[in-house]
This record gives sequence, structure tokens and C-alpha cells, in this order.
Amino acid sequence: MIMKKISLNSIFIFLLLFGLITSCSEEESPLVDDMEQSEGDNDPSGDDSDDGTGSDDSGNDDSGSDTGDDGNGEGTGGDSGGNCEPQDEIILEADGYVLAEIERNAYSDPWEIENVEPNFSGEGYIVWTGTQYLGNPGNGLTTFKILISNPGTYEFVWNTSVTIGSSGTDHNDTWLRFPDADDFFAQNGGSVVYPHGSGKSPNPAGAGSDGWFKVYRSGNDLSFKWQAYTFDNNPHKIYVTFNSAGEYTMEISARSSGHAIDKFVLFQDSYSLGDVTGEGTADSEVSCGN
Ligand SMILES: [Ca+2]
Repeated sequence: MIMKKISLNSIFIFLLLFGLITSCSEEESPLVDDMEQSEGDNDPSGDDSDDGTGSDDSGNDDSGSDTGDDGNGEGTGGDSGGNCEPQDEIILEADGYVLAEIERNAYSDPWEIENVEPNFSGEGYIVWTGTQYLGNPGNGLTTFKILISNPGTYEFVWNTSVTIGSSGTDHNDTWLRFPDADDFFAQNGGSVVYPHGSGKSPNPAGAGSDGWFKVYRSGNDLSFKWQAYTFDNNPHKIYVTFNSAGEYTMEISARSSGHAIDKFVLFQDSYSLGDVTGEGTADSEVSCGN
């Protein structure tokens, strides 16, 4: 019985040891595999754990840096606009329209940027405070660069007010020219006119020369409104045509003192004026040239 017990115990121990050895050797290979793979995994898992730890940090960092990035991103956009010399800004047409604050440019005296009249947008509006140039355009010349991506004909309108006197027919106009556009004209129904001095005819009644239109607002409602006409007593809307994509120039120069200009728009006929001047319409993007 004792022998049997011993031999049974021996067999049991043997089986136990054999089992252990077998299970160890079976586990070894997967372990080794794990280790081998885990060398590969180790780095990622290190990274993961870094990421994990970092991920808390980097979660914070990320959200911080995202905010920072976003802030910087927006700031950079705005800043780059801000760091850009105003005269180097290029207004980018997109989707068939341009909408821009006119005060975003470099003005020299006696152009003034003011902000006392109600209902302007942006930083304010410009007002000519010097001598009037009712018959001779080109004084206080200010240039805008516009990059056209969608060639075609655009209507031009600006938001202006009369800040001197109580008559809607005085202090109500400023000179406008597109010197390198393919066409610059005004239209009222079937009547189409071209600027005096453009080499094209007919020309509008009223002052003008050298390709400039005198662009006025009418009516005795003197506060800001979107309106732009030429041709005395026969309001013709203003149009400009760009036959190909590229950079073009818009120029304004002083005519009446006290004519306040807040903002301007150019838009293709797929839009109405209301479409492009409504509250939801974003200003055109600006890039920095030179
Ligand atoms: Ca403005």
C-alpha cells in the first residue's frame, strides 16, 4: 500500500511536473512572440502610454493648442491682414461677388475715417473733408486691388450717406474708375453709357473725364443706404466687366466733401443687391500682395 502510495505520488508528481514543463514550454513561445511583437508594440505602447499620459496633457495641450491654433489661425488671418500694409491688400472675389469695408485702405488727408454717423459697418467710413473737385477727378486718389476668379460683368454699389447739409443732391457723390477692366459702363434700361474720356460713347449727362464716373446717391434720406448711380437726373446703375480671371484695380477720388462711404459691393447678376448686402453675407477674404 505504501509502495503504491509512493508510486502513485511519484506518478502524480511526475505528471504535475510534466504538465508544468509542457505548459511552460507552450506558454514560452507565445510569450516570446509577445515579447518579439511587444518590442514592436513596446514602442507604440510606450508612445501610447506617452500619448496616454501625454494625451491627458496633450488633451489639454491639444485643446489649449487648438484654441491657440484657432486663435492664432484666425488671428494670423486677421493679423496678416493687419500686418499687411493696407495698400497691399488684395480683395478676393469669390462666388461672384466682392464685399469690402472701404475704410480698409490707406488714406491721406483730407480723407478722414470717421465713425459718428449711425448704421455703418466695420471700423467706420471715409469722408472727404477737403476742397471739392466737382469737375476734375483724380484728387485724393485711392486704389483698391481686386482679384477676380469668376470673370463676367459685376454691378457696383456702395453704402453712402450725406453728412453735410440737408439736401440729398449736394455732398452726395465721389469719383469712381476701373482703369484696367475690360469694360466700365452704366445702364438704365436700354440706355448704356460710358465714362467721359473713355473713348467710348455715349457719355452720361454731368461732369466727368479720364474714364471716371461721378457716382452719386439720390433722395433726401441722407443716412447710409446702398445706392450708386451716374448720369444727372437719369439714374444709371454702374457695371464693370472683367473678361478673364486676374488682378484688377478700382480707384476712387474726391468730388464732394461730406459724402461718407462705408462699404462697397460688386456682384454678378445671379445675385440681388439684397442678397449681397444682407446681414448674413460675409466680407470678402483679403490676401496680402507684395
Ligand atoms: Ca465701413
